Amino acid sequence: MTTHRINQRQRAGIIGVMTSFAMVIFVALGMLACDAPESESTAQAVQASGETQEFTLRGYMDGYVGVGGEIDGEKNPTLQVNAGDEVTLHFINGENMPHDIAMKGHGIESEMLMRPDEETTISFTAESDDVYYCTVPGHEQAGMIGDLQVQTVGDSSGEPQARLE
Ligand SMILES: [Cu+2]
Repeated sequence: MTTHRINQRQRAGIIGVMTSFAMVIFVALGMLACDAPESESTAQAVQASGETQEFTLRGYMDGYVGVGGEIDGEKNPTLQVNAGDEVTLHFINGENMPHDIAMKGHGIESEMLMRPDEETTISFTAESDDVYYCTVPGHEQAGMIGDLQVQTVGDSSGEPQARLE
């Protein structure tokens, strides 16, 4: 009788391959992002909407977890806002490890939190789609990354989009 159980050594090998693969994807995406022409939304100033959108995220090595509201309990929740909204991200460290939160495209970075339950906040005006992530080397790859979806109101290139509530 044959067994399909994977032993520890094989498992480690598979995880190693998957990790390498994930790293290649991240590098490739990074290169694409650098090559991409500047999008319209970043090239032109975004009108402030006067709205404020607040989110709270608790950070762990394997990802951020939403706290409160629609994202409560969700891992690496997609944060949805409208272009021009003032976005405030409250970040809480979930464990005894250094973590922070930064916006890749908007170029905003929080202070580094070292201890559990320490809190910090970043604020910025939403311009275009972005990702939030932890700047500690390896943490983004370990899972500390999520999307910021920025809806452009009355996008001139297509159908007017409904404003998110
Ligand atoms: Cu981290």
